[in-house]
Amino acid sequence: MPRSADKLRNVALVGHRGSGKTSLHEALLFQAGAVGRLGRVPQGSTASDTDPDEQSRQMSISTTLSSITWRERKINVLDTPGDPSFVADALGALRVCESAVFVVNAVLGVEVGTARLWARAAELDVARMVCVNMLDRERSDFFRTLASLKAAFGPHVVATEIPIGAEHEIRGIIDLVDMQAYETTGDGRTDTRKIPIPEELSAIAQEYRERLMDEVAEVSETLMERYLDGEEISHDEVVTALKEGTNHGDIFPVVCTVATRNLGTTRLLDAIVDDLPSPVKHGAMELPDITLVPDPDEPLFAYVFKTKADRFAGRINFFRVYQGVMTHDTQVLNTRTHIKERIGQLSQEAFGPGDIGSVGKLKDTHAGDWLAARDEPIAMPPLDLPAPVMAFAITTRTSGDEDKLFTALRRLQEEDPTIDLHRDPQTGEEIVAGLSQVHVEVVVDRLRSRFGVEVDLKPPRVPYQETIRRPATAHGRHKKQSGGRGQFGDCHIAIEPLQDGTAFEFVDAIKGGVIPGSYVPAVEKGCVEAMAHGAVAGFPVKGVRVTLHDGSYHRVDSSEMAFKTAGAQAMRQALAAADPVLLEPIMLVTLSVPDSSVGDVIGDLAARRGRPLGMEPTGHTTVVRAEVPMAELLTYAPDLRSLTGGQGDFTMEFARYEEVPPQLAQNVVLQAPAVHA
Ligand SMILES: Nc1nc2c(ncn2[C@@H]2O[C@H](COP(=O)(O)OP(=O)(O)OP(=O)(O)O)[C@@H](O)[C@H]2O)c(=O)[nH]1
Ligand SMILES: [Mg+2]
Repeated sequence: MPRSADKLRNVALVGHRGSGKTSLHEALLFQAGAVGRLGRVPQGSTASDTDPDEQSRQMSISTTLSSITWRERKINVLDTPGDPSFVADALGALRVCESAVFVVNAVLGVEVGTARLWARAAELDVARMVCVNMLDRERSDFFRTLASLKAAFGPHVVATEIPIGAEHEIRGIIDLVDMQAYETTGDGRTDTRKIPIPEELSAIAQEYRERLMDEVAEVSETLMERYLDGEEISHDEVVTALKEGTNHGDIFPVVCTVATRNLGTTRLLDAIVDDLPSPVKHGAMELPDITLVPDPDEPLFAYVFKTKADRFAGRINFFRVYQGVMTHDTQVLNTRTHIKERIGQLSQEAFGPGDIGSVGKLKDTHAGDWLAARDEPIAMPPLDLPAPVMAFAITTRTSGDEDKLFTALRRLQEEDPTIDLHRDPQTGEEIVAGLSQVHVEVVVDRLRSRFGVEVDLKPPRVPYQETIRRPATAHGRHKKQSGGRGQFGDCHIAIEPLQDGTAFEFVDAIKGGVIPGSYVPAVEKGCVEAMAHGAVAGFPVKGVRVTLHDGSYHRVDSSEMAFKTAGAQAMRQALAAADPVLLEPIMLVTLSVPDSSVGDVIGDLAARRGRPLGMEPTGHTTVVRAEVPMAELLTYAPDLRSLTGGQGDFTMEFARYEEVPPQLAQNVVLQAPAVHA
């Protein structure tokens, strides 16, 4: 029997890189009895991060799904990667979960990744709880972290626990709902015991209890009145109100943990059950073509949100059921391929509406697909993912491996939609692009380890363009007389710059049929051809209007070919005479850097011809926005890393083309690829 939706919790563990999500995932599994010992990230012994790439980098690269049982609820926990390179996984998980536990480092407080994901969780209407982790570390501070959370996310971030002790002396927590203290020794699994609230903490516990009650009382007017009248509010009433507030995004409870010591996890599991919503919260799901109702008796519709190559199980697909039941040993239809898939390796006998599970060994199913009882047009709205801007030209070390490379990259794209592969139309190079240097490095490692393809990367050439600055005219004449039928084409053109961003315009101003209408398109073709290689350095020319205004033809010798050649000739002359200039792509760069390195980063950007657009402090970090020529950013990732002690990150997107300063243009010309026009 599938689990009824109200007995489920779908929880995404999200947060900045390295805040302790994987360690917390491990502690939750251990505490709930799903694993026998508490694995450790540095030893590569955790239930998630099983991939060699994850272990060698000590970071999560893709989502791990686990199910645990706690107080008769099935909790599906999704441990997501914090590195922004793998944000597709974090967002994919947020979309299929009703709630998220934000794991925050108690030394560093709210970091960039935390803030970015918070905004996305809000957009997706996901209930949020915060777990302040690493409370055993030196210079950690629960209250300072709480203040940074409030500063970043508003006054409704409220502690439901406070720690007992600090840094390496932390030994337990005080639950502010019940005003009950718990002390943890050993591995915490069996040796957590109730203790009286320590004397020295009773005043602060009282103070934070009141703040919690202020928030809770706001959820309902009757509760507020009774609270103001000084009436006692019962445990159940507080829990109900807390859940109500959390489910509607009116309250964000904050709990305390030390993941690596399994401290605070019992309370966290309770809080997941008590405070976070079940899938019943969202009810039916309205999609453009269909409405799915969370009813087990309706036909099955399950959404595949993640495809993953598992070291042990092979390729697995994670799905969430939105309607009907996914049952072991059945056939379902993939609505994209219209092909039937056999549900063989299911992680449990049956999954009802709202449940999340995984299935192995499907033929041709990957993230973004729907598995359904019947063929229907159905699609999830696309997720807004960052554009892959870290691009490299990729070549195989062994010639003949190209097909293998493309097949492998397509496979990797199914696992991660933010990997891009394309051929640069200007340079003919194969380009692989990702969100960051690390992202592309992971791709290269996987090409080698999983597919046996060795590749080389180099920074791609900057896609320069050319344009013209003033009008010019030219005459193209193609005439050949070499016995038999000759060739004759003759045209006069005028060109002028287009300022409105239009790449090319062709005006036919021929009067009196001096060039027959049937040859005019040939002239245009010739002009377009000539524009593929500009006069400055052979880069494509954009922003030109061509007016064909005169010419002549020969009754016998004229042909399309001859007019095309004449057109190209005229165009080449005209472009050279029209003050041609080189254009370079300018990128809009958004950086987030530690406050202490802002000065260095801005100085470095200026040296890269960057123009700062603004700065915004966000707590410990500052967001800097600037426009920088792409040519100056080809190897920016490692440079930023060293400028910021590894703490900075950035994204960039194309803004527009601008003229290359004349003193630099010469260099580009010298390095431009030879043109074979
Ligand atoms: N002292 C201490 N160390 C912790 C705690 N939680 C995690 N760590 C350590 O911090 C490092 C990062 O922990 P992870 O669990 O991998 O963090 P993560 O959030 O999963 O990292 P990403 O998946 O890369 O975003 C590891 O070395 C952990 O052992 C904690 O509560 N206290
Ligand atoms: Mg992790």
